[in-house]
Amino acid sequence: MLHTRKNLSISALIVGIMILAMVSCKKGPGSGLSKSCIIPAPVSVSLTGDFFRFSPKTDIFVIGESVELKQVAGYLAEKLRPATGFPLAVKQVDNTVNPGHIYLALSGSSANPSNEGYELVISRKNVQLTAKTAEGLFRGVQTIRQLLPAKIELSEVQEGPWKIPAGTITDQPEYPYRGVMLDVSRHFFNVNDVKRYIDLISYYKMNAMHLHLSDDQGWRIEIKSWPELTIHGGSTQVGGGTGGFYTQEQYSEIVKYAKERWITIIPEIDMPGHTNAALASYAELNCDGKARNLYTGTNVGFSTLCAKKKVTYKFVDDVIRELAGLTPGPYFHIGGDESHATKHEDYVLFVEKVQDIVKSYGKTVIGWDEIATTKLAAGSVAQYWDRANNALLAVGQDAKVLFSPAKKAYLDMQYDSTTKYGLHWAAYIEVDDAYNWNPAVLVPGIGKDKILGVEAPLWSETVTNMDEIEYMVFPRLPGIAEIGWTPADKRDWNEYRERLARHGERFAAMGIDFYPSKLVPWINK
Ligand code: NGO
Repeated sequence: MLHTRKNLSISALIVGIMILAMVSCKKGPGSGLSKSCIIPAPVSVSLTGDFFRFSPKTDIFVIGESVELKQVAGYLAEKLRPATGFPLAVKQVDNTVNPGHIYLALSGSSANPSNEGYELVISRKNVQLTAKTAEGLFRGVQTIRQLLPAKIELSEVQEGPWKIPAGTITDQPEYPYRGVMLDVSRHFFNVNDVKRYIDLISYYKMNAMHLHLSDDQGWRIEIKSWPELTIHGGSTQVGGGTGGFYTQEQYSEIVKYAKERWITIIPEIDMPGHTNAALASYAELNCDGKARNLYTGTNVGFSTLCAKKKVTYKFVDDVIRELAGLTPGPYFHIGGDESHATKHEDYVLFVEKVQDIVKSYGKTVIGWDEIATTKLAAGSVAQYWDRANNALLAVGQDAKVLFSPAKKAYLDMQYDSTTKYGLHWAAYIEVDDAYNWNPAVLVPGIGKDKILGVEAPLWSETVTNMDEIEYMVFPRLPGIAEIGWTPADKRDWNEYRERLARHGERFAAMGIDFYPSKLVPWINK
């Protein structure tokens, strides 16, 4: 009896909390994370219960002269114009703040120490977004977008009112690197697909996109000094389609598009294994001097560059030189995973040499966790996907670790046994599994100070188009983004799922074909 009553009161409490969270998602008053629907959850939110209302007269003012500042303001205006139908002119002012408008300012004295941090003060009178850098403002702009009703994301004019809750948000990321990886080798995705993916991740304040540009099935980036790589090596894909590749101009277009959203592109050339496309394009890269056939299956671990040949390093040097020259970001990813066809001594020789080449072109190495079995160059980063022991070897060499544990962060893993696309060799990953982990405690011995951040890879053996990409990515991606941005002690699955539920409307408005997990109480309007 006592037992039942206790259960009842616990249920009542849970229902109460859920209702409060749902109601307060839409309107204040109050403070605390459950009172806002922002993903990733900001570090601190306090709401006053009041609102700022947009009107046809609302303009976006920038305080200061920086070009980047105007760029961010222009981006915000572009995002808000279609649905509101308001002109939202971008103008410059000195220091005067008038009612009815949005103000963006760079402030060296901003209370926020991080480059990506920002402060958003919203009152009945106006909206003031301040940050130390334009990058911080750009992250804050995503918060403004998410505070507006979901229909703000539609491309046709909608009925208002357009109002956002008043209060103060102070925010900054937990980890400096928060990203995704897209495998464009197993299946090729065109420039527009990549741009759309960039837009989607920027909405969740991610700042890195790693492109897996080469693998056994296809070489996807034009290298002018080795043209057969794309002409022949890029001509097919898994299942035998026509494949494709980015010209250097197209790659630069992606880099520029990403840069305008403060997203770093990290190019990966996977080596010495996963190189069949290159080995098919140039016979001399094989130890036996014989070109391999193109490969359209999905096996791994059968190909290797010839670590003992001189021409191999000429090849690697040319590829890294050309690609590093097109890449303004600090990182170059050398792959290094599953080199089962490479003798270990050759693997060590190869990875150590290639790290030097990357360094000579001014870039920092990232490699899959296996590279930690070699001597890491100062600054090299190991990307933990499979073996905790390798991640520990990296930390033992004073290297940082990027967290992409396959059992939690692989977006190509199926949600459950009924998922149409994807694999499940590592795990089935439901939305709660993708959210419910903390990089700083996942591997004993690797604390936050050793972690560069989190990245969610999407391997494309089984996904062939943007719809399928979106189905695997959403709704798990916002959770990974929150792991990277929000301090662990401010994250809680039961509260998060309520916030995520409200993002269903946003996914729909953005035309995202997402997996409607039963674990999330979706609110579809
Ligand atoms: C592994 C493998 C990839 C596969 C992927 C599929 C890594 C780093 N290497 O992850 O070649 O595509 O699994 O989930």
